[in-house]
Amino acid sequence: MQLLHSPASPFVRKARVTAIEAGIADRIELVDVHTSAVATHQAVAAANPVGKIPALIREDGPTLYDSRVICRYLDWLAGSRLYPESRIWEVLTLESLADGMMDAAVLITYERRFRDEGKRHEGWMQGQRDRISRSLDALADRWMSHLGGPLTVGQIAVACALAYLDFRHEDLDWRAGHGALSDWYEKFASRESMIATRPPSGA
Ligand SMILES: N[C@@H](CCC(=O)N[C@@H](CS)C(=O)NCC(=O)O)C(=O)O
Repeated sequence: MQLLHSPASPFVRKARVTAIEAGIADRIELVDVHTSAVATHQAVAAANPVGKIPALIREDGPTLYDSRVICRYLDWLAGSRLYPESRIWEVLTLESLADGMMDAAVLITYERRFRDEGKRHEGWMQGQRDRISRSLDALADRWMSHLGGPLTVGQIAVACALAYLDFRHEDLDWRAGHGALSDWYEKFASRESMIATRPPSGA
């Protein structure tokens, strides 16, 4: 299988961490692509009409996207139970919450990258920051017991979202007022799967 990949993407990282935790990372070849909404890589457009990564190209079936479908597929393939049936709605909701944080954070990155400073829409960027801030509060208020339980893709997604905030949006200072979440993340970030997928500083 080939995973269309960029080391800076939190969504790709979620899929890679899932593959490592599921024990099937060696079955996946990473194919580096540089893609963005203003210059979609040809291979990405061919694999996923939406033009986003990750996409998982399989030999024995259609290409899979987006990251939620890929993670669920990898877990099914490995039989790794990272989506435990007994807590499935919680796991999927937590994954969705983390994906929403990543979406908001990635959109801020794009606004900064693709728009000149004077043309950026400050109110819109604040709206994205508010989404992240509300999500952090929800994690701290309602999800800590789940985060402390057996490994799920929900936890993996949250860790990748928080790691991306550190990587691109240090100015948001997400740890402020979220001590327990920060402690949980420090521990999670020391897993081999997280260390192996750390984006290089220049990415
Ligand atoms: N919902 C998608 C989001 C993926 C996504 O936003 N990927 C970004 C990279 S982090 C991307 O491909 N951006 C290119 C673009 O917007 O054209 C998923 O879960 O895979």
